[in-house]
Amino acid sequence: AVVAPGAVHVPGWLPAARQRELVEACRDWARGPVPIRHTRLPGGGVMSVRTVCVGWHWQPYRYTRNADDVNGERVAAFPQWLADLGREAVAEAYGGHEAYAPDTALVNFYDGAARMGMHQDKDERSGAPVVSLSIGDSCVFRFGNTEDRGRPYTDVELASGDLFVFGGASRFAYHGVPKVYPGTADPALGLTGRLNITLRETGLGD
Ligand code: MD5
Ligand code: FE
Repeated sequence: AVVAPGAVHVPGWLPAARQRELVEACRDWARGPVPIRHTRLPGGGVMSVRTVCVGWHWQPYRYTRNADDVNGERVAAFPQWLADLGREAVAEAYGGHEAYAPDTALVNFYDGAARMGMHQDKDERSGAPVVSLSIGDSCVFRFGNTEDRGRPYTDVELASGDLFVFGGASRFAYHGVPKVYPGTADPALGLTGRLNITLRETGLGD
């Protein structure tokens, strides 16, 4: 479903086996070299989601290779298979074979109480699309406008396996996750909570 120009939701895109593989990959990244953590904000706040990064390390509001705000280690390398998955996702959403070369993934873990406030993703030096993959518990995803955090916005329920691609005019829209529905994931996944993987081009080069 096209939610707005460039914003495409593909429910159930990831097969169950692929979801389980991604859960395993995220578990590995969560252990290290930079362990998953609640990101501290410059104003003193702490994000309720826990995040681990792959390829480049995101800290508010820049990308670095080393996690100098955690343990100083270099983050895990961005694997080729994840870039391939990103290209498949963009081709699925936009119906073409676009050039897409993501070099970083942000993996967010939500427990039942975690939320993400309305924000824009603008730390990348690239207008390339962001690919979002949801696994585990369902949530309310709020897709807003490019002017401010308020209305108009559209609430979309995201479930396990859903793909969302944000490109074009939607790339810099405000968005957030106001609610997670605990216990809605298939128990066979072996995951308590919600995982969201976003693939991005940082535009930072090598
Ligand atoms: C999440 N993550 O479910 C969301 C999904 C984040 C984040 O917001 O920054 O890690 S990604 C949604 C997204 C990304 C880029 C642009 C837009 C949405 N958008 O224009 O709506 O954890
Ligand atoms: Fe975001």
